[in-house]
Amino acid sequence: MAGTRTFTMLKPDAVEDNNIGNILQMITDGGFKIVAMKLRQLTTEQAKEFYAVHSERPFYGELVEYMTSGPIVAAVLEKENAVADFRTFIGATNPAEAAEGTIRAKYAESIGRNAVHGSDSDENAKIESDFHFSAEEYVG
Ligand code: 3AN
Repeated sequence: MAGTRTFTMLKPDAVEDNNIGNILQMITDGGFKIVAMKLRQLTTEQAKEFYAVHSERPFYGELVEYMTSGPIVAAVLEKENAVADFRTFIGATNPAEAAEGTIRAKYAESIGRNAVHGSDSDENAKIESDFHFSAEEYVG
């Protein structure tokens, strides 16, 4: 049976620091299968829409500015229990609190520049995947 899916982004700090390869290696070594992927530069409008759920948070402006500061890698990952397993795999939002061996413990700089995104529910994984990918961009 095919696994469930989650959505991830390698954020501008990860791309800038030349960590695309390192992070994708961790992800695939962790048993997540990449079923769609692209490198893209988000516009301000796109970043605002993607993070609309955070529009009332004090860091929204900073978040949108950061997410448009350079290209990101968007990908859809497949694994059993993908959403929860990937959240564990990337570690806490604040890298200072991220468990040892997680992507954020290794590669994130700060709570704002935290290297990767991982969907927090199956419902949001679908919404976020649909934001970045059309049906024909999936393989497998
Ligand atoms: P997560 O990405 O772990 O689900 P959320 O949903 O609380 O974390 O926050 C969404 C994004 O907003 C985070 N990935 C992070 O980049 C940014 N963020 C969260 N809290 C802060 C903060 N206090 N200051 C700046 N950026 C933040």
